[in-house]
Amino acid sequence: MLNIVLFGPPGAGKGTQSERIIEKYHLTHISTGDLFRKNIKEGTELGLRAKSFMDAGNLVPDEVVVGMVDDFLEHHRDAEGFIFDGYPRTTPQAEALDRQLENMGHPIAAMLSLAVPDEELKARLANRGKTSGRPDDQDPEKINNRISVYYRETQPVMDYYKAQGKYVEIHGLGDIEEIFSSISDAIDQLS
Ligand code: B4P
Repeated sequence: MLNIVLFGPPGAGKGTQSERIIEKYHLTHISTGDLFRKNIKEGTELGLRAKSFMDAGNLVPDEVVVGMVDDFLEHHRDAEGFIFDGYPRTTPQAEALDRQLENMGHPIAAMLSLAVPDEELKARLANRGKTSGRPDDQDPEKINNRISVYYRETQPVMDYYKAQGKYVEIHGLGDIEEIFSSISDAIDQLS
């Protein structure tokens, strides 16, 4: 079983690269952002709890996210491995993930961290906002808030994995397939 965290600021390309990773390595994809958006669309109680935080570009409270991931892992016990996309986003979430995987007997092998400059992130998200219909992509102020929240609350998760010797930085600027090739090289070195 291979478990990988795909990390990076908003718009770094986590969702984009995850699609390629799951196809090549047959991992099960868990994107907490996608799960929340699905729940919002279906009007579930979980979706209602998450919506106001997401729309403003803030993080959904840890207990809500961790509970949702618990539930997902419970329903995918036969997976060959997981790609965690957008989770963990806080140090308490990283600690929770270690506990969650300890129960399954397969810890995180590596955190692959996509490094992209802020100006490029803002341009990508604003561009996606033209077609995505996502409230958090529409407004430059919300985009700026998401990037600030990343530096304040999410970036410390890097140190958590650095301390475990699992941090790998990936250059995230440029051609999508070239970035995927760097990710593949990093994953191939794990096995
Ligand atoms: P997410 O859904 O995780 O999304 P994201 O950060 O917006 O984007 P991602 O990095 O996946 O970007 P993508 O590949 O799509 O989070 C949304 C919200 O959900 C959060 O703000 C938060 O409120 C909530 N949430 C989710 N998880 C949470 C958690 N664990 N705890 C608390 N709250 C949580 O790429 C973006 C754009 O760039 C796309 O248009 C893409 O086509 C383009 N692109 C990608 N790679 C490119 C490249 N190399 N060159 C040019 N463009 C590129």
